[in-house]
Amino acid sequence: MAAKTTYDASSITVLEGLEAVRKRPGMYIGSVSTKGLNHLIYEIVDNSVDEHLAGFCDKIYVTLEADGSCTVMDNGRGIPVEMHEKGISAERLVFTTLHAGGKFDDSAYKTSGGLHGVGSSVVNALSTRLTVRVKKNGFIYEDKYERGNPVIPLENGLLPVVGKTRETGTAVNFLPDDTIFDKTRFKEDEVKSRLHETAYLNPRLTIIYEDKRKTEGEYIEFHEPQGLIGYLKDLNKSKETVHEVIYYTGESEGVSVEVAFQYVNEFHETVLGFCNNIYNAEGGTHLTGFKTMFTTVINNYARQLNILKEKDANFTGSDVRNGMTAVISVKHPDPRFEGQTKTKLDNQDAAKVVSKVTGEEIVHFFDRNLETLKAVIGCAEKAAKIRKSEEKAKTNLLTKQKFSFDSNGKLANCESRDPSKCEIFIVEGDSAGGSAKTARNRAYQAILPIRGKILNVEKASIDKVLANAEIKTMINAFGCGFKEGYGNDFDISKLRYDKIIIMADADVDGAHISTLLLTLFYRHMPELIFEGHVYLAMPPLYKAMPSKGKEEYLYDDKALEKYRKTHKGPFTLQRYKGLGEMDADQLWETTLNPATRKLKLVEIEDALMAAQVTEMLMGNDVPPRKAFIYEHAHDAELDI
Ligand code: TSJ
Repeated sequence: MAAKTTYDASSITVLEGLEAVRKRPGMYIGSVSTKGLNHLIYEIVDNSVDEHLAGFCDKIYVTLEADGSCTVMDNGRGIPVEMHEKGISAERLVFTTLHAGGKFDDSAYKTSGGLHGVGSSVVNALSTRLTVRVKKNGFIYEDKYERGNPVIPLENGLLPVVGKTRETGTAVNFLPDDTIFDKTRFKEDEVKSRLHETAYLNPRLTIIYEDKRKTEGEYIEFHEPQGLIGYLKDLNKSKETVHEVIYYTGESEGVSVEVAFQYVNEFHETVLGFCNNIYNAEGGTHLTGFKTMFTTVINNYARQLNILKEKDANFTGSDVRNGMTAVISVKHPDPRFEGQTKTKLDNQDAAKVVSKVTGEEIVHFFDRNLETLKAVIGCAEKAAKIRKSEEKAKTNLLTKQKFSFDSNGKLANCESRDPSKCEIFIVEGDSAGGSAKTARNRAYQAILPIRGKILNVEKASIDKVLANAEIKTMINAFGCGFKEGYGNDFDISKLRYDKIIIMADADVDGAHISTLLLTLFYRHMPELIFEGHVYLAMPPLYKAMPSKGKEEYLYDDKALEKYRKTHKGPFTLQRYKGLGEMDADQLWETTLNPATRKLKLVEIEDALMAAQVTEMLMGNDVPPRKAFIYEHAHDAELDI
C-alpha cells in the first residue's frame, strides 16, 4: 500500500504545522476573543476577494448558519482540485499547510500581509469541522476536516465527487472550535460593517450576507457601485460638507491608486488608508505620499492666489487637511507591512506613485474648480489661525507651569524618581481618590483623582483642552509634553511613570471616563499607548463571604457564576457599586497591590476604538453615526 504510506507521511508534517496553530492561536489570528473569532470569516472571505481581484468572481455569499457555523461561497473558478506534486490534491494543500496558496495564486494583488495575514489552513486548524465544496469541470467535489485533519481518504490523491453542475465556485463551511475560542458566537454588527467596507472597496462585487441564527433572519446585499465615492459619502453622511466628493484614480509602476476626499466643517482630519483592500490602521507610505503632495499643491495655489503673502509661512500639513475626510486605496503586487501591529504600509514606491498621481490629478481638478479650491484653502486658513493661537497658549502654559509637583493640590506623587518603578493611578472621583491615597504604597505609587467628566478632546479645540485643570495636571505629571497636529513636543523618554493606570468604576460613567482618557492619550500622547504604558484597573464586582472559609473577590459575573457552582455552603455576597465603596485595605488588595490586582494593558486597537467612539458619541448627530463606529471598529474590542 504505497499510496497509503505517502498519505500518512504528508499528513504528519501537516499535523505538525497545524498543531502549532492550535497551540498558539493568538500568533496566527491575534487573539481568541470575539475579534479573533470574526477574523476567521475575513480570512476565508479574503480568498474570494482575491478571486474577484483576479477577475473571476463577482458574488460572495456569507452566511451565519443556525448551528453556529459560517459558510462563505463564491462564484469564482473553484479552488484547483487536481493532484499536486506532493501527491495530494491542491485543495488539500491549501487547507493543511501554513501559508499555502501563493503557489497557485496567480491573482495580481494578494490580500496577504494584512493585520494577521494568515490563511485558510489556520481557519481549518481552529475549526471543529470544516467542509469544502468546489464546483469545477462539471463536477461538485467535496472535502472534510476535523480540527484541521482530513477525514476523507483520497483515491489516487483525488477528491470524491458528490454531484454534477454547470456552475463553478468554492464554498467553505466551518464551525469554530469552542475549546480554542472564549466565545464562538460571531458578532454580526462587526461582520456586517467589515463586509460593507469590502463592498465599498470593490465596486463590482456583491456580497450577500445572511444571518440564519435569528428567528427572524437577516438578509443584506452589499453592493456599492459608487465605490470609494459612496464610502466617502457614507463617512460624511451626518456632517456639513464643504464641496462634492473629489475622486481620482491612476496607475504607475504596477501600483494602482484610488483616492476620494471631501472637506467637512469640522476641526479634524480623517484619512484612511487601504492596501489591497486591507485597512492600514497605522497608515504608511501611501498616506505619506498623498499628504506631502497635497500640502505642496495647496501651498503653491495659496501663493499664486496671493492668499499667502510673501512674508507668510506655508500652511502645515495638518492645516491643509483640517476638515478633510479621505480614503486612499492602493493595489500593490508585493506589499510589505511594518509597525506595532504590522498594519503600516512600507513600500516606498507606493509613496512615489500616490504622490505622482495626486499631483497630476488634483491640479487638473483645482485648475477647473476654483471655488472648491478656495473653500479648501479657507479650511486651511482657519486651521492656521487656531494653530497660531494655540502655539501661544501652549508656550504660556509650559512656561508658567513648570512641573511643580508639590504646589499641585490634587496629585499625590510618589517618593521614587525612578520612572521604571513608578506608577500613577488616575482615579475617578474624589472619594475613591481619597481612599487610594491612603491605601497606596507611597514609595512608588502616585494618585491623581479626577472629578466628573473631563473635557472631550475630540470636540474641544486644543487651547480649551489645555485650559482644563485636570488635563494640565496630568500632562505635567507625566512629564513628556504632548503632541498636536504637526507640532510634536511629546518626548516619551521623559515619562515619569512606567505604568499609567486608569481606575474607573465598572459602570457607564466609568466607561465614559476611560474612553475620554484613552482618546486624549491616543490623540496627543500616542506613544504612551504604542509603547504599552497605559493600563485599565479591573476592580472586582463582588466579594463573596462564606460562613466558613476564606473571602474571595470576584471580578466579573462569570467568576460569580463559577463561584456559585463550585462553592459549597452558604455565603453572603457584597456587590461593589463603585470604587468609592471600598475601604483603603480593600482597595489596596483589589486594585493597587501588584501581587493581587488585575490590570488590562490598553492596546492600540482599544485606544483607536475609544477615539472613534468618542468622536461619534460627542458628534452633532448621534444615531446615524453609530454605523460609522462599526465601520471602523472591526479591529477593536471595547465594550462601551
Ligand atoms: F482559501 C479558501 F479555501 F479558504 C477559499 C478559497 C475559500 C473560499 C470561500 C474561496 C476560495 C477561492 C479560491 N475562491 N476562488 C478561488 N480560486 C482559486 O483558488 C483558483 C482557481 C483557479 C486558478 C487557476 O489558475 O486556474 C487559480 C486559483 C488561485
